Amino acid sequence: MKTVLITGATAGFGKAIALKLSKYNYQLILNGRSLEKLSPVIEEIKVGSKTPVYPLVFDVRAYEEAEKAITTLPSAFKNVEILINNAGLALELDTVDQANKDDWNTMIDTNIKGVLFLTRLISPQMVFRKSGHIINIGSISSHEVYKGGSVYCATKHALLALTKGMRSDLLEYGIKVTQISPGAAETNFSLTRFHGNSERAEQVYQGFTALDAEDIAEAVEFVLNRPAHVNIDEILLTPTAQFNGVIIRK
Ligand code: NDP
Ligand code: 8X3
Repeated sequence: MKTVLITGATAGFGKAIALKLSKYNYQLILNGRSLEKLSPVIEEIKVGSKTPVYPLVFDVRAYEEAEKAITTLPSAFKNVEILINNAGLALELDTVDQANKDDWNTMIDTNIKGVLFLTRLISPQMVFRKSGHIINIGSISSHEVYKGGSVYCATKHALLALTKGMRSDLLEYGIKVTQISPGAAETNFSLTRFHGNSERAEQVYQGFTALDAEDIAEAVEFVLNRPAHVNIDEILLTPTAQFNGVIIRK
């Protein structure tokens, strides 16, 4: 039974990936910023499976906090074979002349530095064992840029560079590295982007069928279940109605 650490598992893709993997032969370390938000996810997993689950509370932006949490893992969960860097967010759709620099800092710290921190903390044990798999949740925004999305898109462009860098750095140890890059998917993503304004968030997904978190969980499960000699470098998946970062058929 392989051990998987999923960041940002309280909602959206992270939660769906956890539920999906609980149906297979994995044990799960689920990260969230609060136990209160993680507990219902763990309860849901327990209803449908006997998968061992361990909650790990930390903010991916806080290196020392993450390091401390990881050192407290019980021995049965210490060997993390699969790291899923999923926690991330976009904030607002402001143009560069007007955006709030705190929003920029939060996106950069979470989407870039959070991934780096977790990878730095977990990859040495993969290197030691000469095996492992890191999956980064990127975005169509790793390839496209849209108005008001410059910094979010920059973080996801940076993530694609990091994914390729990790693949190159870890190649000699037989460690797999994959990026899953979804287009528009209906989760809490837009609610977070618009600081809890549900009306603005709902508008994003009106008039077309967006991806859902289950679509991304299926992609993760596919990637993980390839034979040892196959690495999926990237999966870019979009709603059928979405051509790129800007054009969506409604
Ligand atoms: P959700 O908002 O539904 O979930 C985001 C998750 O990330 C939550 O569990 C949230 O926790 C967690 N998170 C955010 N910041 C931190 C942090 N500092 N430390 C720990 N956890 C954190 O969004 P999605 O599931 O849609 O997003 C998941 C990933 O997918 C993100 O990287 C996003 O950029 C990417 N993505 C999303 C797309 C979409 O259209 N939905 C498309 C392409 C990529 P909390 O509950 O504490 O906020
Ligand atoms: C999230 C999807 O539409 O902001 O990465 O590019 S989008």
